Amino acid sequence: MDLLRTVFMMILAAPLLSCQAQTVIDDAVTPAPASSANISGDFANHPEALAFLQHMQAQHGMAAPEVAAILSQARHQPRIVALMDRAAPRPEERPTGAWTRYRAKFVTPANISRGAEFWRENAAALNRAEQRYGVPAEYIVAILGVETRWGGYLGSHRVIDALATLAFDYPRRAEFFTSELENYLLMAREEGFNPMVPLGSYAGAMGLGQFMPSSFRNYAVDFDGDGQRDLWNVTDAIGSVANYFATFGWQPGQPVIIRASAAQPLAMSVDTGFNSDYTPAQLRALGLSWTHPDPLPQRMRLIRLDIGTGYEYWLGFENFYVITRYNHSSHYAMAVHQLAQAIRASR
Ligand SMILES: [Ca+2]
Repeated sequence: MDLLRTVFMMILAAPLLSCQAQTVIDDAVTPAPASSANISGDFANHPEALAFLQHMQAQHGMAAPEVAAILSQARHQPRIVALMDRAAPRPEERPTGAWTRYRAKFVTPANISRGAEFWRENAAALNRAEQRYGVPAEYIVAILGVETRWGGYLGSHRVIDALATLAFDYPRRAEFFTSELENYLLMAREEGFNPMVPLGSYAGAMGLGQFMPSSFRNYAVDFDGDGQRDLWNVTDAIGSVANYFATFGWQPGQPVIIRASAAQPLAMSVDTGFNSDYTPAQLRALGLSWTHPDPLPQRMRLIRLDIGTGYEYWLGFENFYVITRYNHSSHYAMAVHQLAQAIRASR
């Protein structure tokens, strides 16, 4: 940042800081002086929102009045907080069919045939993505299906409302969503769009692949070559998902996950999930066996799926873990995997 600009920023920041202090001290006596850097509307007088203004100005040279104008138009949406607060299901001590219910939402005959149709419609882009990034077409197709039914459900919340509500009025995840709001305003500036316009999920995820702003800035690609990275463009979404997986270490030609059988059900105390870590010898010591033509890698994830009548056990390879980087859930990654396999088989 050049000197002139630094001085300009300091001048701009000064009235903002004094105005804030005055509001606290003299609130009842003198009204705070009007300033173009004041936030009005739902986020007026939010200390976090004012700190955000200052941060955007100091870190990114984004003028405080400009950011204040955006936040003044953003709305606090109580429904977004309610959706975030829906309790995550607690792990049960006996099988209740949690995986069976989850799977039934995504791996359906309608999704398998729609996925195959999407593949036919976008075969050229999917082939090109597979060639360039090494990610099989069926996994790209399955991600876009699980995320948005191939663009059928893109979300109806204004992204600015979702991110501002969760950044300033949802303390549990404030740090994450403040950073996403920061990335969103930078994204709007870099890409040249009006931040008030895009719609997305209640968490601010956008487009066919439901990218958060930070993911957009780090992993989205212009895959149709029109000079714009557009999350709502099918070809750009295909390339961006493939690039995301490649960046997180997708191993071309390697399996995702294989089934294992257990001599008897494993104790609930046995560590499972996408963060678990076992060598083949440790898995055998647990009483697990499998049929796989090649030696297993030295690092495997043990996945336990609740199918109601009992549990299925699966051994996740590195590629399974890569799918969980898109959404930190074993159920999610398994649904993507099984939908991908079913779509491929149907062709
Ligand atoms: Ca493009």
